[in-house]
Amino acid sequence: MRTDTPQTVYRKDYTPPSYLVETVELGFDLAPARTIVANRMTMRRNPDSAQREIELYGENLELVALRMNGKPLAEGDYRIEGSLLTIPDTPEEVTLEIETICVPEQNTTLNGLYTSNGNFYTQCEAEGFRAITWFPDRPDVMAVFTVMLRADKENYPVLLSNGNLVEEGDLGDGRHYAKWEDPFKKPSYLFALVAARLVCQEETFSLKDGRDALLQVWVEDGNLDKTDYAMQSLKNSIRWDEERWGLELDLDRFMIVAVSDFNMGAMENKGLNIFNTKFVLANPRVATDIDFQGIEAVVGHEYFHNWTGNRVTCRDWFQLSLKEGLTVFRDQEFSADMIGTESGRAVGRIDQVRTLRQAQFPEDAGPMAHPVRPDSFVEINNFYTVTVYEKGAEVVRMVQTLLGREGFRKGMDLYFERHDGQAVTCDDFRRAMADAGGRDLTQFERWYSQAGTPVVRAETRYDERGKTYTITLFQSCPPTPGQPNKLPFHIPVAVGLLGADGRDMALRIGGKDAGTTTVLELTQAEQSFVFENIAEQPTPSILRDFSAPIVLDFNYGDADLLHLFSHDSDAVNRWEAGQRLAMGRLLRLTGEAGIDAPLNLDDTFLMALGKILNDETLDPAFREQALLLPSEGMIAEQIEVVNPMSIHLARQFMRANIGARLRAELLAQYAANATPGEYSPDALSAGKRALKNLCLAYLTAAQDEEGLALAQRQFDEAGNMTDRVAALGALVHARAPGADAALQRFYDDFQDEPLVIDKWFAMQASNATTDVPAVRGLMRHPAFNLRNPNRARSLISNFCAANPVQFHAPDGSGYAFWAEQVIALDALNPQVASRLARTMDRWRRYTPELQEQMKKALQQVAGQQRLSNDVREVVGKALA
Ligand code: 0A1
Ligand code: ZN
Repeated sequence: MRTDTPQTVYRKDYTPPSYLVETVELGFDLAPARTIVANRMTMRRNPDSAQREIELYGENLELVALRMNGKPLAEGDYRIEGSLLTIPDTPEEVTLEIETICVPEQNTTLNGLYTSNGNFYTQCEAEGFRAITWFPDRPDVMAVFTVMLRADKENYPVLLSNGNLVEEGDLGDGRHYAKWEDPFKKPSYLFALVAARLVCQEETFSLKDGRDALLQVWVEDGNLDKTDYAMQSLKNSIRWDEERWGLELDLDRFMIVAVSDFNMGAMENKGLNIFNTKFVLANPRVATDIDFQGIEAVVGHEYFHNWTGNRVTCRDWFQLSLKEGLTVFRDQEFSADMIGTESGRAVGRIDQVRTLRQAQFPEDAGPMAHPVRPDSFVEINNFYTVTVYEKGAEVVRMVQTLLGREGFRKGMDLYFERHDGQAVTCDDFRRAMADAGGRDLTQFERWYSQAGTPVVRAETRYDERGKTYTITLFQSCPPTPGQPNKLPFHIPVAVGLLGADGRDMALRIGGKDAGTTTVLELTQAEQSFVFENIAEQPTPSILRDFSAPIVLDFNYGDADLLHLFSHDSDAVNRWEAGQRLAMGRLLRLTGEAGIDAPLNLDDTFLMALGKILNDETLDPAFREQALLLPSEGMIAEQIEVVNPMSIHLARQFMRANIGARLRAELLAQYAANATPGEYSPDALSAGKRALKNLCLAYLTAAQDEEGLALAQRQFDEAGNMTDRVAALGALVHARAPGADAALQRFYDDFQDEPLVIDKWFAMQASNATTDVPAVRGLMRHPAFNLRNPNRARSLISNFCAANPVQFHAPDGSGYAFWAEQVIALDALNPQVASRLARTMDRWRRYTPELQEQMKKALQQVAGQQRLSNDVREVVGKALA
């Protein structure tokens, strides 16, 4: 933990590295209490730099020896300031030998080299390599690594690192060694090692060019019954990258290792991906449909990084979205192609829109708002955000929309042709796209440099005489920290027009046919688009497929929305119409709940929901999406002064009303969407389960007796985790008489499955009756462990983020608990603490009484003397 004043780093201050590293030989003598790292690097002065000193970074290292060109350096020959070691006046070519000691078993940050369940793992992105050895730890220094691992053979029979295994053997004295060589130059953040007692599922896989690759999924003993899906997803990813982008696996061996203690989802280390167990381990007994989906997406994501991230990497960390936005876009497309149907693709797109609205739009409107390519940061680990990842993916998607699929593919080819083996910038990516696609993307650059969610207001006018329909679009973007004024964005707005019969009209613009969906390119603050030959007043379907990450402000009437909800050929906008219908009502109900007025819900809305629910021509997965209400968090984002209790009451009222008034339909669909037979996580079966379980949730929200009995029966008889946990949730959230017994049985049955116990904690944490004392009670449960990120998040983060009623309890107990836990976690793991800290981002939007208490809690954390840069940056910005 640092206690010095945090320094802000600026993108504009980038300078090239003074020295480049050509080769690195690392020797590890691994022991939990004392690991010795020997590092021998050959370095050469960088012709692009005027600097003449060597700069190395190191943290929490005991320096044992430092030699330059064979000679030991004396203390006066170099300087150490904080984490920077400088050797002045160094010659053109240098061989540095450095010996250091670190203590993996005491490393609770899970950054650098650490132990988990007694095994060794590393995590080096973004700046973890400097906790392993002194090194120019920045992504634009790329080197060829050779790694020698030595460890006790009994305790650590498996020794892995990047690339190819070139030698292994015994050392006598119970120890053994393995030597690994990675033929590709890579930045230090992609280094990895694993020394562990593990087992693997392996397979030889034929690549398109005829080569064979060895694929391995490594897990702790007892988990080999949960690796099939990850292996299958890996094979699908390899095939898909070959087929869709012409990109091949460049190694003979590709390994995935699952670890229980991990800060994020997974990490794309070259040839040796390290994963949170949550994104590897699955079988029907322990994993839900969502878990299976997550595994496919994350396995794909890390694999795709091999090209977008590893072969072409980032020049500096401000360019993070270069690899992350692009790789999220690629994993989204992969998941969509794996489903294969148009409607399946749309359902995936709806999920993406939900994530943006629920997490990214609030980030873009809060104190941590930053551009997709940030201009500054205090702690880079705070910038692995939904903006860099998900908004970054939207920006890439818009490039594809503007260039077309073919143009975009050419752009990707040109990007690799130009930059393979280099560390580059978001501008380099944009230039490759512009050059290959023959498009000017100059103005488009603002998506990278300006933060905030643009608002596009639409006005329409139908000219009956001239048979024209005019859509005028006005764009604006609210101020964000450091950016009071914004310039207009280049926004692709996909539009279709529906006739009274519900069909798409044929579109003509400027005398040219434009199909049934056309992309309007909005580049000015205000711009009009005229459709010709329009026979009748149409209903506009604007922003089809969510063609840009914006807020569309259009004054739709209920009649228009009902028309779109019944007929729009664009599934995303069809869903969107339903969300707008629901949101209008939820906002009204929230206002009424706030003044204790009686609550009512109109028949029109319920009938529209009922119609979709019963429409057997629609995919069950789509129907589930259409029936799912906006979350409490999404409602809060629409309200100026937020009272979480009113929102909760309003939404619960609506849920119970749906359950009671659509009872017959819900019961019928519950029965119709049963998935008897063997469990399969495919999209159609998963969609049926999702719809069935939403029916159950509505019925139980209404305290329907039959619904409650069905939930109990489903819990007792479920043949898979999706149905079991959905039934348990229904019982718990409805406070059914059997809920406590069911919770206990669930625990007893799955106590040896940590990922299932995470679900058990999470469900209780988010239950509106779980107050702070109850959370504290759960923290005393023997299965609770603050040091395990998955466990800490399942209880603490879920309580703070997914239980608004109790977290925002008027007595401030939720906030006091938050402050206490942020401080406790910060002493162990700043990255996990900092994410928890961000649950207070939107504190200025709550009622004055709540705000005052939130501010106190924030100040309490900010006032701590010992605080990581991670948490200090987040609370500092929140209070600024
Ligand atoms: N690059 C990984 C995410 C990642 C980032 C940081 C980590 O530790 C601080 C770990 C993983 C990805 O995008 O999957
Ligand atoms: Zn990534």
